[in-house]
Amino acid sequence: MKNIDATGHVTGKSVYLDDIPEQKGTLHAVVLGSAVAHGRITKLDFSEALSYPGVVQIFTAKDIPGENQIGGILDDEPLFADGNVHYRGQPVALIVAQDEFTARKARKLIKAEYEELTAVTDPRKAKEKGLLLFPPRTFQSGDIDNAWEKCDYIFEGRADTAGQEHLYIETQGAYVYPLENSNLMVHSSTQGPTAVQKTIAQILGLPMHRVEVNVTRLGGAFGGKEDQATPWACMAALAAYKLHKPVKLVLNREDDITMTGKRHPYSSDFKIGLTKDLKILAFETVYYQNGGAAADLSAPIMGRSLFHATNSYHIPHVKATGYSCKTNLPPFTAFRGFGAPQAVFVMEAAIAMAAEKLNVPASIIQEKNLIKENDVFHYGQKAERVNARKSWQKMMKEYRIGELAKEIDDFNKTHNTVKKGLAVMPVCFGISFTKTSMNQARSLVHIYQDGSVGVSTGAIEMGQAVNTKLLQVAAQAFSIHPERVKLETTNTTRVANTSPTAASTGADLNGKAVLNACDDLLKRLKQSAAKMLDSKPEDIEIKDEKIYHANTETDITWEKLIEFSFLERISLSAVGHYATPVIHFDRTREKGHPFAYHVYGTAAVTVRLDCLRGAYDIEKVQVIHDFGNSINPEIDLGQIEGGIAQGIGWLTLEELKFDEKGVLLSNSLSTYKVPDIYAVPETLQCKPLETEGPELAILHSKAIGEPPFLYGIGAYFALRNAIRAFNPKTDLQFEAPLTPEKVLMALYRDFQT
Ligand code: LUZ
Ligand code: MOS
Repeated sequence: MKNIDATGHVTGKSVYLDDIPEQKGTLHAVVLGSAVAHGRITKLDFSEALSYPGVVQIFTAKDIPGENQIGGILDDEPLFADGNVHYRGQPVALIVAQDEFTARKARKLIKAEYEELTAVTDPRKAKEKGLLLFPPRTFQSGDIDNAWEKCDYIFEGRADTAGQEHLYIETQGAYVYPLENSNLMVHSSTQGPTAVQKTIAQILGLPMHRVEVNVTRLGGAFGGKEDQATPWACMAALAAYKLHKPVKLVLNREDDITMTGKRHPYSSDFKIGLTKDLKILAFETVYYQNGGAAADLSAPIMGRSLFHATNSYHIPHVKATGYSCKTNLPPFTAFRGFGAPQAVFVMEAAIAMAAEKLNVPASIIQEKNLIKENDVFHYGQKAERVNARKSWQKMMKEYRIGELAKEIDDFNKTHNTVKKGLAVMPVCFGISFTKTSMNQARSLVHIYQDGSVGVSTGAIEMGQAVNTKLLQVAAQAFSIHPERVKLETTNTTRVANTSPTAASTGADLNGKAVLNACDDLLKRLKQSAAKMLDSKPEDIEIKDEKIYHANTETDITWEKLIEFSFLERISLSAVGHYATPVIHFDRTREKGHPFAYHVYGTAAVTVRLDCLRGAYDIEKVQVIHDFGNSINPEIDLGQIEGGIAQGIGWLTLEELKFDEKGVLLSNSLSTYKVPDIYAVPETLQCKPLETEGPELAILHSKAIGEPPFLYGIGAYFALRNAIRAFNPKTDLQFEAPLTPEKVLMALYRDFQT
C-alpha cells in the first residue's frame, strides 16, 4: 500500500496551510518579538507604524478579551509580553496589515525600548540561582547508596548535548476567519488541534464550541508543533475576532527560528559502577535541562528522560534526578524522542567512559547488561516480550559485526591518516504518553449509501503517513478495497478532545479508535445481512467486498448490503473510542506501568574519518528493528531512515548556538548545518526482527515515529572511536554535537607521533 499522499506530494498538489485559498479581504499579520532576552519594556510607540499606509491595527496584551495565557501545563506563559520580556523573540505585539510586506515594513517602524536585565542561558547557572521551572524529580530503584561499595570500578563524568532546530519545511502558521455570530474557523499547522481550540477559547473568553479547528496536513512537525503551533493560531484568532476579518499569520523562516523553542539542551553528570565481570551495578545521573523561559512541555520531557535513563539496560541500582532549569531562551519544547535521546546519550557516554578506561570494547559492556524478560525497569514496569538481546544477536549475525570489527581494526592498523570507527547502538523506547490520561482517541466513521467510507480521527498527518495507515485499518476491518476509503481532514467539530499526535502513538491510538467504530458498524451490517439471508449474524462474514454465509460466498456485495441497510434505516455512522488499557503510573512513588509496550532494536554504525581534515562520512548504519508485524513496511522504513538522519544531524552537525545575551547565532541555514544527502549513511540497511507484535499496537504493528531517532546516537560514539584510533591520548569530553571542527581539534589535542 503506497502512501496515499505520494502523488499529491510529488506533483505539488497536496494542500498545506499556505495553499488554502484566501478569502476576499484577508489581512496578514507579523509578530514583533522582544529585542532583548531579559528585561522590562520601557517604551512601545506604534504611532509611525500605525500611520503607514495599509496597516490596519496593532495588537498587544491589553487587547486580549480573555486571559493572556497560553501555558499548556503551567499557567506561566503570556501570549503577548505584559511589561516584562523573558527571551529574545518573545512576542510583544501583532501587526495586522493588508499584506504581509506592509506588515513587515510597519514592524520596523515600531519604537520599542527595553531596560535590559541580566540574562541566564546556562542551565547549571540557573540551577545555582534557584531558577527552576518545576521542583526536581527523582526516579530511584534498588539501594544506590550501598551499591557503590560493591562495585569494582566506578567512573564519573559529564555529558552535554545541544539543542536542535526542528526545521519542519512548513513554518508555523494559522489562517482564521470569522463565521456567523463571530464564531471562528481556524486552519492551523498544529499537531494538537484541541490545544489550539482550547487556548483560543481561553484567550478570547469564549466557550470551546465557538472555535472550530481544521487541519489537512502539516509539512513536518517533529514535536515542534505539539504545543508551539498554538500561539500563532491564537494571535490570528484574536485579530480575526476583533476585526471581523480573515487573518493569516505565517512565520517566515527567520522569525520561526528565532521565536520558537527547540529540543532541550541538557548538561548532565553521571556516575557508573561495574563489577569485575562488567555488570553495571549502579548508575546515578543528574540532568540539568535547559528549559527556556517558560514551562511549555519541559516537565513531561524531563519525565521521559527519567524513564529512559538506562536505555536498553537493566541496572539494579539506579538514581536519576532531573532539574528543569529556567533560562532566558525561547521555551524549549517537544522534539522527536521527547527527552529520551538526551538521557540515552548520557547512559551511552557512561558506558563509553567505562569501556575506554577499562580498555574493552563498549559493546561487551552493552551486551552484558541488556534488559531481559521479566527484569523490572527502574520505574517499576516489568519488561515483557523483550527484544533487546534478540535484536542485538540478530544484528551481530546478519551483518557479521564481529568480522566488521576486525576489519576495522586491521584497517586502522594499516592506515595512518584515515581511521574508521564502529559503535553499536541498542535502543529501547516506551510507547504511550507518559501522562496516562492522554492515551485516548476517537474516530468518526461514515459509510455512505454508495458503499464509500469516510474516516475522521484526531490524528494529524504530518508526513509520517498516519492517514495511509488509518485507511488500511478501515479497509482491512471492512475487507473492502482501499479506494473505497477516504481519510477526512482532522477537525475538532467531527472529533473532539483530541490528544496531540505525538509520542509515536498516532497510529496506535487513532487506529484502535477506527477499529472500534468499524467493529460497531460491522455488527450492524452483519445483522442486516442476516436479515437479507434469513440467517444469524454469527454466520455472516464480509470478505473482499463479498458477503459470505456459513463460509459460502453469496451474491450479495458490499454495495448491495450497504444499500439494503440504509433502506432498513440502520445507522451507517459510528463513533469509536479507545483508551489504552493496562497503563497506570503513581507519581508519588514514581512507580507503575506507564507504557503499553516498548520498541527495541539495535544498530551498528561505521564511520570513516579523514584525520587530516576532521571530515567524516557515515559509511554504514545496519539496523535490526523490532517492527512487530508492520502494517506498512515501506512507510516504516521511511521513518527509520528519517529518524536516523535526524539523529546523526543532532549529534554531529547541528550546532545550535546562543550567545551569552541569549541571541540565537545559528539563526539561518547558512549558520546551522542540517544533514543533507552527503551526511546520511552511504549504506543504510534495515532488517526486521520478526516478532508477533503486541496486542496494544495497532494490528500488532509497533509504533515507529520516535524510536529510530536514537540509532543516530551511535554515529557520535563511532566517530569518537575513530578519533581515538588516531589519537588515543586525546582528552575528548562527552559533548555533542561532534562537529568536524571539534573533531579536528580532538584529533590533535595532546597528539604524540
Ligand atoms: N508528548 C507528550 C510526547 O505530551 N507526552 C509524551 O509522553 C510524549 N512522548 C513523546 C513525544 N511526545
Ligand atoms: Mo512529539 S516529540 O511525539 O510531538
